[in-house]
Amino acid sequence: MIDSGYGATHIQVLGGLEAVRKRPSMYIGDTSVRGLHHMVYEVVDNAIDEALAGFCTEISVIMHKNNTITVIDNGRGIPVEMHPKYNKPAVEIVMTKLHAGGKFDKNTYKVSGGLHGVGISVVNALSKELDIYIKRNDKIYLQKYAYGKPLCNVKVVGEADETGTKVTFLADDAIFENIEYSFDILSSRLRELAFLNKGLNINIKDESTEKSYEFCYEEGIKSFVEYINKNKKVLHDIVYFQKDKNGTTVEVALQYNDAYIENIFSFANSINTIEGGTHLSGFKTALTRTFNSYADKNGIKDVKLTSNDIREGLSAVVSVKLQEPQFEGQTKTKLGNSEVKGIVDSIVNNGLSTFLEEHPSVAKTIIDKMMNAARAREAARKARDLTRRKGVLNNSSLPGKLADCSEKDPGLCEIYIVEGDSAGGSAKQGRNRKFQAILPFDEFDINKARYHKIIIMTDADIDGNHITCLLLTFFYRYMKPLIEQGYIYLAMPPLYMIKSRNIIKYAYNDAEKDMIIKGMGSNFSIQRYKGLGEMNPKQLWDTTMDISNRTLKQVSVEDALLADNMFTVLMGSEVEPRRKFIEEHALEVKDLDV
Ligand code: 28G
Repeated sequence: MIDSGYGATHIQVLGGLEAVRKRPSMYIGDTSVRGLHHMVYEVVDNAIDEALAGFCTEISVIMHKNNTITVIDNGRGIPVEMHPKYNKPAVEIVMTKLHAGGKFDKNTYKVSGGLHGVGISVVNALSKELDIYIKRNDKIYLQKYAYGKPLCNVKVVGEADETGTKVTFLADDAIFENIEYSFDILSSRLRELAFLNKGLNINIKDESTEKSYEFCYEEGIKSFVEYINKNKKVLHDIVYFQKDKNGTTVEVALQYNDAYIENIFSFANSINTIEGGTHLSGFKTALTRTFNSYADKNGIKDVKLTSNDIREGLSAVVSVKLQEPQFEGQTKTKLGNSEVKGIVDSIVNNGLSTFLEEHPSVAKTIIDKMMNAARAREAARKARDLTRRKGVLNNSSLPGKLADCSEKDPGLCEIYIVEGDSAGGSAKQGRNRKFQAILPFDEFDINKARYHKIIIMTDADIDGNHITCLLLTFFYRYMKPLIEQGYIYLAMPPLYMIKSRNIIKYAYNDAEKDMIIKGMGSNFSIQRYKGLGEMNPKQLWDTTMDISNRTLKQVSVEDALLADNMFTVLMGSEVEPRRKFIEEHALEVKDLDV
């Protein structure tokens, strides 16, 4: 893009910021952990826009010790020139007016509405303090704000030999339930942004732990797929293509592995579209059609491949960038633009069929795998039909119900946990019903979920971590929609109880413990909870289960993917990654609970 000789007149001005403080959730989603982190993303989004415009190559996020956040970019610096109509510097308008944007917004990839792209002014409104430094015109400018209101005019505070913008803010603790940021949450989103914006340097540093990351992926979403398939046995090199059509950019990277899970991540303008949408359905349609027609053309015809066969073991990232994205769905993470479906469909169709033509041996490996999936599916269907005809299953709405045994002495009783209707049916028929019980578990149907919050509550020790990892891997592999819908949560029990006379306080991490001890002086006793069992019912309720006081960590697809990856490393057939993992982590294990 070419610098169009920006003049301050180009800014359209909309409403004021009072509304934001009155109803913060309308603008930032919610005021919990999620909303707090959105504050950072909102500021970073602005810097990303500057990178998309072609003027910024590096973005840094710093988590300071006092819960303030600094975001720095090396873009052009927000204009400070006077806006003739408002008689105010452009930066002040950007910082104080809701949804201030340029007339030429269509030329940038800004997102309209929803949780994202509401503008940096929302962050300003919800911050106790905010300082903005701008390097521009060989000068450093500064303006300070509190609760969204300027404390002074824009003033020159120094000289600069480069350009850029730096924003430091302290989220208002009267608005947010908690103003502590998580390094892991921020890094995982920043890593994702680095994948989605190839070549862009994104850094994060936590000053209290000295942890830091530098993300930069020259190969963009290709590296993303590599990351997803890390430690998996892959069947071929990553297939990648990018194409523009009618102002929409489509970027796709995909690679099959030898496992059975499908891992498709879709994005629209760098927003993770968890609920999918037109880009994802265009991708899936093209995939099914392309593979089936390739199979047809090459005389492979014994079974028709369904879309599920075709996606077994597929890891893919689909990223589209478009001018006026429409976000729909419960969490506004479903792309609605209908024209996008056809665009993605035709680009994927072209890209993929070219790839298959040019790599016949890879095509054969992939199609063989799909054929196996199709055969397995067909065999399962036949077995199911057979048992149904035989009337083994009563076809009631609860096929997964326990078939109990009659014996009451547990010492003599057995229970079989059996996968699938058909095996379950045979087991029920074949067993000795006196002492053998059968519990079949069936194909998972998210619509039958009876709980929309499934909370994993484990001890805060190594065993607890293992159980969490195991459960997340299980949910991820066999009940993925539970994770996609955000139904899975982790309970957050406290690590310490600190007593001083009759005051009891709980600390959920070491930093909190230190703070509380400082406040109590010398007269206190401290108990380290080794397990949930050490808490009495009231304590467990107060600290971990009372909805007005508890913190739940919602498990994201990325979290579950990490668990799945860990599981693959530790349990998989590849020895090398496991050896590496043990070598790398052996030194970290210091307080092993045994
Ligand atoms: C570090 C934290 C967050 C930003 C810029 C640069 C310009 C700008 C930002 O313009 C008005 C609206 C859309 C064009 C643009 C500078 C043109 C010329 C800019 C940021 C005018 C605002 N020179 N860098 N805004 N735009 N970085 N980082 O916020 O049409 S915001």
